[in-house]
Amino acid sequence: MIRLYDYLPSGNGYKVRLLLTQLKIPFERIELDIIKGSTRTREFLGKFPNGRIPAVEFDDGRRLFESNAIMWHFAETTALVPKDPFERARALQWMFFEQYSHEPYIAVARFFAMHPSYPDERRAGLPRIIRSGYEALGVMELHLGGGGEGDHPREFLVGGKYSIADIALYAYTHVAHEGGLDLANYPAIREWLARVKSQPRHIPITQG
Ligand SMILES: N[C@@H](CCC(=O)N[C@@H](CS)C(=O)NCC(=O)O)C(=O)O
Repeated sequence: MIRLYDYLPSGNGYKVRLLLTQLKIPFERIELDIIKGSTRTREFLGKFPNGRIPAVEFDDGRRLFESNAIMWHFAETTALVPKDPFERARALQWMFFEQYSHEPYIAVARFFAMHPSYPDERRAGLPRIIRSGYEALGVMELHLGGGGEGDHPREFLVGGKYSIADIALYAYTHVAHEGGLDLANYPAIREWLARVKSQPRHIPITQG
């Protein structure tokens, strides 16, 4: 059975947990306490050199890390990845956006809020992090709300259908408030969050 190295509060881990559950793929979840450095041990680094979860290990010894790459692997031949090459690129577009322009701010603001004893010097950039988090939400709101030129509102991020792009961005957007980001002025995002949450076999981030 697939082994998923995970940390329950992690949105990156949640993406993989949620996807595997929705695809009905059985997995064994191995909880690692990242705060105690459990992903930085010699043993873990020997398997996964970047020392982070989520990471998966297959029975034949193959391994994979990076949440969005793991999702792509499991979903590529399913309805959760578009078939059309251009739409596939659009799914990737949102997944790269998530990693570069969204997660580094929205997830980090939440991490700081969840760990009040984190050193002050590491929190120095928090106002900029919050500003950049709101910028990312603004991009999503414009796209989902159809506020662009000649545009239209959208039910999901890509191709009018639920896809791994929605899972990638749902993971930290739905808990953005835990990091102090208020979604009150983002109605299209709030409607989209409800739509993603209502998909079959959805699980909450708190479910292991
Ligand atoms: N880009 C990576 C980010 C992974 C990541 O930052 N994982 C965090 C938890 S959310 C972690 O394992 N941190 C432990 C550490 O850095 O020691 C992904 O999407 O999988």
